[in-house]
Amino acid sequence: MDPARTDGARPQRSTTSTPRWVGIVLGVVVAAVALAAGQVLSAFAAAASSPIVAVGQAAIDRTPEWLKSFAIATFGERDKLALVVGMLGVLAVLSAIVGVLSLRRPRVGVAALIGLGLVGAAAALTRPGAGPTWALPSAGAMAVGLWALAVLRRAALRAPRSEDAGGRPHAFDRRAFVRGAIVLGAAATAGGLGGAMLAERRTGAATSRARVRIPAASDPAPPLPAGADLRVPGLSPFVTPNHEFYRVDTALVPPQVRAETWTLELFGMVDRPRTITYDELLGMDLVERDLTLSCVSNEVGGRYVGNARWTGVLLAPLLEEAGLQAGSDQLVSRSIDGMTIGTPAAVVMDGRDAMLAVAMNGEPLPIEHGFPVRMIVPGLYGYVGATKWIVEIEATTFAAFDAYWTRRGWAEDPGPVETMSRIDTPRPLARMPTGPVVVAGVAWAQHRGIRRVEVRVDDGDWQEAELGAVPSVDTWRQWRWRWDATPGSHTLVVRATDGEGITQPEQRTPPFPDGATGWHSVVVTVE
Ligand SMILES: Nc1nc2c(c(=O)[nH]1)N[C@H]1C(S)=C(S)[C@@H](COP(=O)(O)O)O[C@H]1N2
Ligand SMILES: [Mo]
Repeated sequence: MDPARTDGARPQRSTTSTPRWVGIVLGVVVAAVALAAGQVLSAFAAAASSPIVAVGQAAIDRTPEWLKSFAIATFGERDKLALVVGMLGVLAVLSAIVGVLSLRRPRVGVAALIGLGLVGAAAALTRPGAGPTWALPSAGAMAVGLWALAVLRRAALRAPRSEDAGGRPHAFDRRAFVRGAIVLGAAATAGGLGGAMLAERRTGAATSRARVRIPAASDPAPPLPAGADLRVPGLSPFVTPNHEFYRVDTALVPPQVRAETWTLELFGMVDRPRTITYDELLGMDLVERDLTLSCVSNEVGGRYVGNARWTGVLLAPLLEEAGLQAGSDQLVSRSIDGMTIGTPAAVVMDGRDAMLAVAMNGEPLPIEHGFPVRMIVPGLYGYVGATKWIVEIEATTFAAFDAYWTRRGWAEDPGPVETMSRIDTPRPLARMPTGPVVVAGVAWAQHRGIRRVEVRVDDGDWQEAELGAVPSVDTWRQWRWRWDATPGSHTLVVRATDGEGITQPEQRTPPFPDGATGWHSVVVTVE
């Protein structure tokens, strides 16, 4: 017998008989509907204005460095996916609790939705480049959430029609509630996915990129020397294809910038500040260079390194023309999403091919790699020289300004990249038959070049590897060494010597704060 009906009164609106799962489903579905509405509305404001993206992005910026390093180490390039999944998980639990509570006290649900709206709006409004419309997706999410809460709550608390009430275990209209929850849940899923896609599309960055035609470089890269690619199976290709190029940045969704409206502001300690449009940039002398880019957070043996052919405008002549003042020792570049990167001015001006790149491997920059324009400085880690989605360069001093990563403890001026070498094949823990095996990999010391690579098996002597050809000192270098594998478990170790004759140190140091050092090794089993 249904205790709620023992008094024989009118159909109950009491919640005592509404099972807890109803509250859980209600809470989760209402939250999903609200967030989906936020996604859809963000398509009309800016992709980064959706409550999930804005709050996630704010969380990234406030994450302490140790946690960020942990996330990168644990989730690698999926660190941001992990953040979103984690956020959604926490939200699901909170909304389930709120849902259960709001069955009896609707004010709890209303307060939670207002809170979501306020936090989302505050996060969106404080993003770099945000305008007042950036608050709309969160406000809309709140409004739609309140509506969904009212609809589902009504269904959850409605008594079934009297004729079938007696035979049912619960004094609420299960069918109406489940139907409502499914419809709203499906709408939320469609809206969430569609909204995210629409938001990216509406900005027009992809269309803009498809329309871009990069003129031929007036200073093209020479054809790759024969033998740059040793073509060993399992060895990283000399040129990293764009879709395989590592990606490291703090952007939850890659900033969507159109070339047509892009400008670069060059200002600060320069005699002639100027604004450069994309067309003006393409009209300047374009150079084409093979350059290897690596990340300071790359671990020994890690994959945060790639080599591409970049087309762009050299920075040194541009800065000279603008009248860079002698007192300026730091160039602070800013991206559209507020990232700041500080580069030693002396390095940019010393004659190397530091550039504003517009193309990567013959294509306009991919959106994830900085479309329409990014910086590249050969010989420097990405965090001090490779600003993506760049919109400003300010000539200033190290004393006057701390860039994003510097504020988080990474070295303000880490100096040149560390010399590194990596064994690509055989893979760690590989098993192989006795006999000849090709051991191969890549080594890099950008702007100094690689002079020698040596391999050692267990405690044997160092053996010199054969080196691939290179177009310049600014790229990585492939190497291979033929090993006559003997049965047993073996450790293969590699070390490189740079163009200045300095051999990579054995001692392992972690990436923080100025780049990892140490020899890479793999253990294999020969049968
Ligand atoms: N706007 C912006 N530019 C950025 C970053 C970023 O987070 N935001 N990360 C930097 C870092 S740490 C590296 S290693 C390189 C990586 O460039 P890639 O993603 O094209 O490989 O971009 C640099 N430029
Ligand atoms: Mo990096």
